Amino acid sequence: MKPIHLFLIVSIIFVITSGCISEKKGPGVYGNQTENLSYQGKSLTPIAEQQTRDIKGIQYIDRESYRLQVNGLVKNPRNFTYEEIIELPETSKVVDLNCVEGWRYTAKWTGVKMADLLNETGTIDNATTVIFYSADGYSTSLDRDYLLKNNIILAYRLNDVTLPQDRGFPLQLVAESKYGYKWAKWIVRIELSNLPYRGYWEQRGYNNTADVGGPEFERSV
Ligand SMILES: Nc1nc2c(c(=O)[nH]1)N[C@H]1C(S)=C(S)[C@@H](COP(=O)(O)O)O[C@H]1N2
Ligand SMILES: [Mo]
Repeated sequence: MKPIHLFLIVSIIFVITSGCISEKKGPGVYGNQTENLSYQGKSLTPIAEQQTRDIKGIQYIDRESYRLQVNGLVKNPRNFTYEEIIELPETSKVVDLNCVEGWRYTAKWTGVKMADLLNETGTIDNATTVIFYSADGYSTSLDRDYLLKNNIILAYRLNDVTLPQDRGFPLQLVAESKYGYKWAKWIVRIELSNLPYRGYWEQRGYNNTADVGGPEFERSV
């Protein structure tokens, strides 16, 4: 074999194998933050491998002018700045997101407990439903009891990096054990109500209870 042929074969093998190696994704870098891929002994899906879903594409929310409105059946309606939210006590947990399309991933979520946020405004006793409204016109709701009893958090970090803009910045609800359509992203307003509420997908027939493993649809809406 001529040296030039050997050189070509070695080059081709190198190109093929280096392609394979770069396919294996390590922790992603987001600005000056690097994601973590394990927490409390559990392995996390890298952000680059997590699937996503949205009705209208990415929403770009400005951190400085952002306000989270909390109103409805609360004692003191408030507009929180981003800084005010991240200064509240912080909680982290590993939770799976399950979309009704059949995909899922595991991530570390960090944010403020809904209980701590609602402590800031106080709630009126007959408030049973909490409605989440998003910048893209999306909405969904959950029972107040579910949110408080399960220590449900509003997340501002994902795998230890600031929730990326294309993933719901500044806030995504981590609706543990509920289907993905309850996990509102780009949240701009939270309203407390004493009436049942059907959000974007729920109005289109998806189950308003949305327990993972339970029925995805309701017979009559
Ligand atoms: N604002 C907003 N939030 C949303 C949606 C949306 O379209 N808009 N889609 C929901 C659905 S159906 C799923 S499965 C999850 C996906 O979350 P992810 O993109 O962070 O994986 O977001 C939920 N939250
Ligand atoms: Mo979904």
